[in-house]
Amino acid sequence: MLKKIITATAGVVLVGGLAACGSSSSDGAGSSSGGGDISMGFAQVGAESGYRTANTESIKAAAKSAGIDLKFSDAQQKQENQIKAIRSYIQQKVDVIAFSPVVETGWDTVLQEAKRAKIPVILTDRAVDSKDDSLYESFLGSDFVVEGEKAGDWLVQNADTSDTDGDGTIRVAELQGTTGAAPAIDRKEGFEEKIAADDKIDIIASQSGDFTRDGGKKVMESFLKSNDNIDVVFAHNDDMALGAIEAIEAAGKKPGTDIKIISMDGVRDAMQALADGKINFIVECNPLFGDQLMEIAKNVVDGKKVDKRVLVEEGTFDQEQAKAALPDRKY
Ligand code: GYE
Repeated sequence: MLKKIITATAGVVLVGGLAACGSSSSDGAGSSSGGGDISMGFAQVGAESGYRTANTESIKAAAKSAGIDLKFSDAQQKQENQIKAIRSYIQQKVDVIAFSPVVETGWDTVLQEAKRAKIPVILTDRAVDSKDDSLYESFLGSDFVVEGEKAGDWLVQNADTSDTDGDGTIRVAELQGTTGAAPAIDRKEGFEEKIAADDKIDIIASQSGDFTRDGGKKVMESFLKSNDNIDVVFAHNDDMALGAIEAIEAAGKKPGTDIKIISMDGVRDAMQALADGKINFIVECNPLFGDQLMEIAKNVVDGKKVDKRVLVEEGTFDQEQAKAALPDRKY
């Protein structure tokens, strides 16, 4: 895929997790804040997860402290809403547009409209799958393939204890993120690549829970009805993992023990569940890059050269590490 080639060849800059932190305050969706010289239209994915809430707060707080006039919209996980929001930002002649594309494909037309209007675009968090990388100035966000690989590596390294029924096969139920979204596609890819190293590990069920707690719970309930030998849940985010925990407990099983759980993001509720032994491993995905986004936006508007790809730095947590990290957890 093109975006991966870009990742490998263009100047990649790593943003330290804490350096990218914003404080938490919020102005409410659809609002305009700040009042500085630069105006930014931001088309957010939605409010589907703890990651997203923290990301929105970080962006709003960072705009305020950078003196950037932020126009913010929430697309409720619908691409058509994001496209509408971007078109309205073009009409309003904002100085810069930033957005986190809900899915990877289908952006060329609206991005060409922005280009024709000479409004620079910055991608945040999620990538687009487009052949034309001149349609955006920079992409600031995590490497989701690497995140999937970290999850897969953990399972391969912990294969023995993850065969919870001891029958020689590790049956994995996968809760995928939003269908067509970069993090869902890439996390699956990275995970599958790593578990291929161990024949005993099998994905026996895989379905989208749309990155929501409710989605994770419902899909897990149906997985549990049709499979009585699931050893491991691989959830593409914490909210779905927390929903799966509810379903597993309702089915009379012990999450973290009878069924191991691997999750992604590292939001506080899930870190607590990890510390409590209900989740086994979390791969961090850091949403606190608001300050970094505002810095890139200012440079873009000033006509300065910016890096095409800016990575967010992140780690992983096991149960002991979660206990140590919880008191200072920012999201
Ligand atoms: O992992 C999930 C959210 O795009 C990285 O979106 C983001 C993902 C995150 O809904 O919780």
